[in-house]
Amino acid sequence: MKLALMGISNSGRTTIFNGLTGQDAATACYAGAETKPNVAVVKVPDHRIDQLACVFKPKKITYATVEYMDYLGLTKGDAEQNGKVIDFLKNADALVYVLRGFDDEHVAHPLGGVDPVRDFDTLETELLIFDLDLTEKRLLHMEEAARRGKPPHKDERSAVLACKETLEKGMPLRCMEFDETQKLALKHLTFISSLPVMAVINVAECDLKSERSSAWQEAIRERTGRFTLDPMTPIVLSGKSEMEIARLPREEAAEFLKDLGVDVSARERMIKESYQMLGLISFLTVGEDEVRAWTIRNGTEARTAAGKIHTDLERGFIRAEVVSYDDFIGVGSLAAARAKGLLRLEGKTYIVRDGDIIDFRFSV
Ligand SMILES: Nc1nc2c(ncn2[C@@H]2O[C@H](COP(=O)(O)OP(=O)(O)OP(=O)(O)O)[C@@H](O)[C@H]2O)c(=O)[nH]1
Ligand SMILES: [Mg+2]
Repeated sequence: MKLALMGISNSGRTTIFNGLTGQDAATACYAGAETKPNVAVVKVPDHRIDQLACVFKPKKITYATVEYMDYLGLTKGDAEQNGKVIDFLKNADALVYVLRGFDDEHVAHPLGGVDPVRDFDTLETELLIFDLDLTEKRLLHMEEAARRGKPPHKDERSAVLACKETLEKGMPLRCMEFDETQKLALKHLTFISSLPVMAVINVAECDLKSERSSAWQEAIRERTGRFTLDPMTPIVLSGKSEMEIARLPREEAAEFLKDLGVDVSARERMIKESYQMLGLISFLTVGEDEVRAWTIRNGTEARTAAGKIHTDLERGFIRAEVVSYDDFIGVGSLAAARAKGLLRLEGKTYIVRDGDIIDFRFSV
């Protein structure tokens, strides 16, 4: 799962990237020189894995991971740079909008002053423009092909027209419902506004719980609510403090968070939220060799989940032995879970739930 940070230049993306990944990428104001993207894989914090590791004392502990990517920011009117940014973002599974909410006269704001709601609109518009452009190019291409005697596939033409109509209303494609025919017809096109999005507002420490931050959150929630029944509430965080926290030893980090009056770090909230946004859950495998979390889409059947581990497990699937994490922790061992009837035998179509501890039986 790849999450790309997107934002106007100087919104603090690289600072947040460092906070999320513990890296030390340069955060100086971008001076127009060619830079390489920052990329890092981070572990998804999961207390269940920590607990299970205490029980099984495995040789290896493996958390689920997400990959963060950070590159150039959008600027006002630099079409070439903005085009590069969008091309980069197309590699992602989801976007994280970084909206600047901190005042600092030494850090220039390409759009004038601090206004995360306007910046949110700017990012949304940028995606719409690129997608609209893609629909137009595609339609033109189909017309030209038709003139040369190769009529377009009717499903693609109508699907692209439907996208165009949506975009012209100012609605991102992520809010549009596609039927199976449309999905198939559009499969070869990458529409950037169809990616899931979450937003973070990067504020000064003193604004972590301020009225102005709540007002920003509410305004963005209201905007996204125009097109969906499931509006988003941006996360308010302080990129600078997150970066400092990421550099501290664990215990000191906890102290720091307590001083800030927050119980979990923004890093943890962001990772959890991105999981939810993408409809992802984890199932767990346990043993003396390894305790591990595996990422799957919510709604995945047991047999497909087995295939995450190895194709042999999917091919030769016999059954899954399942106990929920909570049931397991309640009794403390697999033997006790079995004795109490908490260990269930499930077939290949069983829908795996978040936190299921699974042992797959298979034969090839
Ligand atoms: N005062 C203050 N400054 C910040 C904060 N977050 C980032 N900055 C500063 O803002 C400048 C830009 O931060 P970056 O993290 O490089 O921002 P960016 O969005 O990656 O910028 P570009 O990649 O150049 O577009 C740096 O000088 C940071 O130190 C913050 O919360 N408060
Ligand atoms: Mg940067």
